[in-house]
Amino acid sequence: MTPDQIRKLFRASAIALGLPLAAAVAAADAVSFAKLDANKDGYIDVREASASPKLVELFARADANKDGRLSREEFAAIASMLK
Ligand SMILES: [Ca+2]
Ligand SMILES: [Ca+2]
Repeated sequence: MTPDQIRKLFRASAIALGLPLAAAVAAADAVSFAKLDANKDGYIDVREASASPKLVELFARADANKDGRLSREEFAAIASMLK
């Protein structure tokens, strides 16, 4: 595949997967995500995660793109394991 084809494929997948996931996140986990995101930057970093011992445990696994913080989507993927 050419880089251009890969980009097109990626964009199509993001559209297919992104919208329903975002809706589910907003409905199910807005409260706990907002509570953990103390500085309201839209991400849970390691320090914010330390408010929940269980989340600290899951943090490395939850951080799918390894940028050191959890997006709403990353948080949603592990949220069911926090309960
Ligand atoms: Ca934050
Ligand atoms: Ca991340």
